[in-house]
Amino acid sequence: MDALEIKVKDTFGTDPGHVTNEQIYVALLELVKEEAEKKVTTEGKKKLYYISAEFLIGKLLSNNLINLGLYDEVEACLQKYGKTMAEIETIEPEPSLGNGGLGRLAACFLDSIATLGLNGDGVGLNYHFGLFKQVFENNLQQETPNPWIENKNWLTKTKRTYDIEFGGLTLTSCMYDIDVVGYMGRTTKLHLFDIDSVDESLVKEGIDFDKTDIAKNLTLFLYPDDSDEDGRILRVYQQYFMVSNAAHLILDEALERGSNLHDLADYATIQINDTHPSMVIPELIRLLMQKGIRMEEAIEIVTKTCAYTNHTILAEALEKWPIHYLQKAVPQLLPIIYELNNKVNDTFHDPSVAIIDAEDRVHMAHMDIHYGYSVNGVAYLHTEILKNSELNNFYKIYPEKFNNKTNGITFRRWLLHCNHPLADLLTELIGDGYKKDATELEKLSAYADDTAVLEKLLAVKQGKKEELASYLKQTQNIAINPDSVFDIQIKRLHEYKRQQMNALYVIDKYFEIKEGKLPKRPITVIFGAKAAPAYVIAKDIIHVILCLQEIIANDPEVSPYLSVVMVENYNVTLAEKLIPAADIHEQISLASKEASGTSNMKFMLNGAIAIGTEDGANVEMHEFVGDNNIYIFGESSDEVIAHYEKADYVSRDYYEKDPAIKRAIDFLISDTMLAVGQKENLERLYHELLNKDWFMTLPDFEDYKATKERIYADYEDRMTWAKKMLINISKAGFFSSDRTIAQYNEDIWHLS
Ligand code: 475
Repeated sequence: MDALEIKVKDTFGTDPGHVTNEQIYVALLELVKEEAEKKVTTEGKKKLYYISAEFLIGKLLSNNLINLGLYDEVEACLQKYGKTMAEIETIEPEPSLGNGGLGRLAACFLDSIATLGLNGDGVGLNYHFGLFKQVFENNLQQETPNPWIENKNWLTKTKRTYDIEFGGLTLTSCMYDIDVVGYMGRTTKLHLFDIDSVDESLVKEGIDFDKTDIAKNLTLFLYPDDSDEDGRILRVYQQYFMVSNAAHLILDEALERGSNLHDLADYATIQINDTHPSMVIPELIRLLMQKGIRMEEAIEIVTKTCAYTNHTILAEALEKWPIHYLQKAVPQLLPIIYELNNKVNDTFHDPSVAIIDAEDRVHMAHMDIHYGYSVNGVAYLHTEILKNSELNNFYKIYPEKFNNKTNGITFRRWLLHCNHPLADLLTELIGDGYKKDATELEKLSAYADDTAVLEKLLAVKQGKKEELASYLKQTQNIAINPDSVFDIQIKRLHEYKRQQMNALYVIDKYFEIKEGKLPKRPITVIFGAKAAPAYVIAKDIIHVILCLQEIIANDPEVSPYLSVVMVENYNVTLAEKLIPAADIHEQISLASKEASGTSNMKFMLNGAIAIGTEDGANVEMHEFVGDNNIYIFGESSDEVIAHYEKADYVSRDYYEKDPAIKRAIDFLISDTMLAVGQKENLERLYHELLNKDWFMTLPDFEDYKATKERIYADYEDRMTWAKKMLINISKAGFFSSDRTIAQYNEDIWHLS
């Protein structure tokens, strides 16, 4: 009997043919948990703690089965009883415990830590509702709660609990674990802290809730809306709760393994994932002092233990907490933060590197840099920008702390799990060594001119396009034409990512088609994006895209040649369907603004071709594949940075100079748009582009348009295109998170 048959027999007293899909899901959940538990090891003196406010893990069942080497057996067993993994997978809710890139990166990192067999765990929060569920009504985004914790789930409640003190309030934590199974490797743990008193009935309209009742709302939501003060203070409570638990756990485990705490740095290393966990620094100092270590030494110990990763240069994402927030939520940290600040000021006499600024705000990143031993950016260009401009004053003080770790993705989820036909083709051609050692993908380049192989590659892509078409039809009642070219932009909605430029292009194409200039092949432009609930302009951009979708779908002159689709509730599960089906992917951020990007890597691995700016990891991709296999356009990061310095950009000049730009922007407030959209939203975006355009969409528009024409034309030479696909896949090995994690370990963590 197969493992699944045994499990179903033990649990339900029958065979898989006589139970519901839900019961099979439950049996598989138990089976995976048992198998994963067998691979937990705690070898090595030193241990890594990857602390992050977000772990965007996505569904786990299939991925865990693959990593345990059980997938094929289970799939074959299900087939015997007329079922498939695809059906069972639909039962699992997606844990959306992250916003986007930063959270998804943390999830890929855990997979690689486990795969490489490193002694490291993740630490975060057990949000009861993940990132909101997006629904569209009247072409507008609405937010609703997104529960994921059901009766049977991946969480295991542990016995570990701590009393966490806030100003005037003590809450008792409990720790839940999720097993993260490595690919043919060990199992690592994701520790998620929670409190028992969370009250889900606090949620009122949409995702609104009482933000002041901390004992009931602390872990209710991922990242509560921070547009008001109560929301921001709640974030401070969440962050402190996360790091205080982490600090207790780290010290307890180090003591258990024989540390005397003076040597903590030999037993623990802490990766601070952006500034959300930064309070771990003063908290650890505080706890060490409670255990009798003098402050000077405690500071020294912590500085040898903590390392910081920066994920963005956008000012609004660099946290600066007003002192009075900390005074209210975590008064016990203030004396320590003051002391850390005084030491900095006494040494450097430079307000630009101070921890506390003139407006009494605590700069979390500054604390990380002074009191950590490593600072890293997430792609070559990003780290250079940190060193040479954003953090230049710090770089001049601590050049030795700065290093680059270009992001990566786990090939298990983003190839083996999401694209079986491609994985099979690769195995047929180059063997399956690439599954463990991604650089072996390079072997594929031997087939760059092999027509038979190129034909097969095109057939795999076509199959995935058809699968996506039927999936979207079934789940969202959206019809797309699998013979059109799929041009996809999926990522959080942000002005710097410039979905608005893609939308302006769609408008331009719409006019061209109206004028009789027809594309050789129909084009399907697909968007997927959530906008932060309080980010007004981002929501306006979604509105425009949804209006365009409606207008074009109902226009018989245009719809045979062009369609626009905004998928609802874009999440990891949808990404797994969209990425393998893409022909072209859009990485069109304003140069210098996208720290790395990681969807670019996933698309590349699945044989899609990028149109992109020289930004983030696109720079490295470009270097690997060469000019012929990626479509680069737009201003360089140096040019962009110079515009900001000189404040010389005037969007209206471009509007007046370029009739295509004028036509596209004017269309936003045309009768056609107003017939399906809201005047307020459309006018606001119109004025924003015309009078501000902070992320410089218009200067890049002409080049973008010309490059799009070139890429669509090149697509028609199918063999040449397939060769581009093959070269992209063959060069994707560098972007495996196994490589990234090996480098973190080599340069920062030094785990055995
Ligand atoms: C970058 N999230 C990508 C990715 O390194 C990069 C910030 C504040 C509060 C909550 N979330 C955030 C981010 O800053 C974020 O996701 N950054 C992204 O990190 C991984 O690939 O370029 O934008």
